[in-house]
Amino acid sequence: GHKGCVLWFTGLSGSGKSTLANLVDHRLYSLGYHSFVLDGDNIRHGLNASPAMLRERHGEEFAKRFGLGFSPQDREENIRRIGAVAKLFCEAGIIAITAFISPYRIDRDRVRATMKPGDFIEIFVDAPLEVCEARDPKGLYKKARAGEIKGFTGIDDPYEPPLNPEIHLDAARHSPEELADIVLDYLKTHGII
Ligand code: GGZ
Repeated sequence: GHKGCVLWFTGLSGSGKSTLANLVDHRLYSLGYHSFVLDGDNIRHGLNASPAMLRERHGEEFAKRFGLGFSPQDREENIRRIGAVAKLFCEAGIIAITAFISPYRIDRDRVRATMKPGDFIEIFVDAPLEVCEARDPKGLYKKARAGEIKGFTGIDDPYEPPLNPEIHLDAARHSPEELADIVLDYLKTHGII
């Protein structure tokens, strides 16, 4: 078997985190490694479901206590829970791959601090706001500009880029395939795979 670790992708909505995370996941699988992707699809529909989702299933009181949206406090708790889950995967010997905006530096650093040195690999998927906004795959930037979504990262909520990420990817100039190669090379040269 191999050692577990956490590949923590961070970047704006539309930077390509999820695409890249899934590509890296598939590459690792092809090489015989055991990895698992945590992203909005499996986390924000389950462990970190929104108040609206929980209200339907369990009522108002429950939704208020445990539902997570996009306020600074809710993002903080979102990242805390994801960090705790990713750490468990790591301890189980699995390569956990997380793909969340995780916009606040302090929240990412708090996750890092829970882990053994070398186990937390922060990967900055760096694409300028203009590029992400032009892509706008779900039309959310358009809605945020129109004031239909409040507190959208990059528009009226901050994104704090990593100061010292293990990997800094230029996601505007390279294809997802090229970026996946860079991540895999890092894992090889650092003895993780
Ligand atoms: C940012 C939002 C917001 C707000 C909904 N701000 O492109 P997407 O749709 O699929 O990615 C975004 C996703 C962000 O969830 P995360 O769990 O990654 O965020 S965080 O780490 O900050 O907790 C976007 C959608 O949810 N979305 N409202 N206000 N993104």
